[in-house]
Amino acid sequence: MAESIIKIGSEAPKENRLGLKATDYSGGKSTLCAGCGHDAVSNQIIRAFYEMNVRPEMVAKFSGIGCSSKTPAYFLGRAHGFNAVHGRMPAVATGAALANHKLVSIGVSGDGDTASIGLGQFLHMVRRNIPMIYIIENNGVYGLTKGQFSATADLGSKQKTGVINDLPAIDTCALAIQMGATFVGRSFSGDKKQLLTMLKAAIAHRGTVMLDVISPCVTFNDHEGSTKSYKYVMDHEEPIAEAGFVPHFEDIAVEYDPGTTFDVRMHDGSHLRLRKLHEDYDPTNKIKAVESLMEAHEKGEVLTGVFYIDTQKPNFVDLLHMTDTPLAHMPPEALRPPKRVLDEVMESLR
Ligand SMILES: Cc1ncc(C[n+]2csc(CCOP(=O)(O)OP(=O)(O)O)c2C)c(N)n1
Ligand code: SF4
Ligand SMILES: [Mg+2]
Repeated sequence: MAESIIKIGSEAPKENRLGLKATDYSGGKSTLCAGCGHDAVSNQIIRAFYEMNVRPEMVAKFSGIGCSSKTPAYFLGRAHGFNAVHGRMPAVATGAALANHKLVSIGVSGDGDTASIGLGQFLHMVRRNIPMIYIIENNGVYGLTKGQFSATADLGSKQKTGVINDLPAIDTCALAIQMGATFVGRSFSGDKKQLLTMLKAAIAHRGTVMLDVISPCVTFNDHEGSTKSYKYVMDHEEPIAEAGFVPHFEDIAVEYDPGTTFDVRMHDGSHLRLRKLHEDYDPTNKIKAVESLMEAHEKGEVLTGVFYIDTQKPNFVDLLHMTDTPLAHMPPEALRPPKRVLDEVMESLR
């Protein structure tokens, strides 16, 4: 395997509970531009799966087309992977999740891949609450095709060439909340601690997790006048809550004040702890979540954190009453009705 990009801090234990090292979670060497936000996201994905003790072979990675969509090649080299067509990753991931719901699915897309050509696919994935972690590495441009504005670029923001964007931005978080995603948040590739916490909680969730990660493109969109540059996001980031995460295998006996902190019990018994930083913050209230996003946008703030979470809503695998044994593990005899049954069906249609 090619050299990894992984940079795990010295405080990380050498081996996790599966006896695996952080390097067991790495992938090929990145070919992205030095300083690209996408590499920082890959590093936190590696770390999250390693610290959550997920066996890499139990993960399925998906992507579309773009610099962001290249990144699954740079993490979890031992996982399953499918690099789909531009904007069509959700359909492939939906099929895979139904074929084998025992795998942890993670998709990496770009703002172009999701919010333009793939918008229809994205909305139907969210509406079905497909159990997967869907990450948008959002840099406001089509990085791979040399920096054209994407549909998440803010109205009035400036391209490197000086062109001003005269169209309003699509907020993928507000859209995902409205369409039925059950875990929606925004982070920043430069905010490692927040991103890692959100990724670990995402691994513990069993429904569509939509994480929009502002991930600056240093080559085409990191200048004055851009609202997706490192400087702009660092100057305007406004966390809605402070996120803490207690995995199911750790002691939960940490004191917290229920008046100011929401404790969300995740599907696997882990706990996501959200300490309010905004007065009317309530991660279970869809309307408030969308309102907060709109208000922050009006003020030019980059609101980050977990905006909305629902651990009760059935996901698509539950809704279809799939068998516990994944379809992918069943013998053909169990999947294909015998000729006699098909003949009976045909007969009943006469
Ligand atoms: C069907 C199709 N249309 C257009 C393209 C050209 N194309 C490749 S990547 C891309 C956009 C990538 O932008 P984004 O998803 O934001 O990823 P980034 O490179 O910024 O990470 C486009 C338009 C393509 N590959 N396929
Ligand atoms: S062009 Fe932009 S998005 Fe693509 S690798 Fe370079 S910095 Fe990253
Ligand atoms: Mg992009």
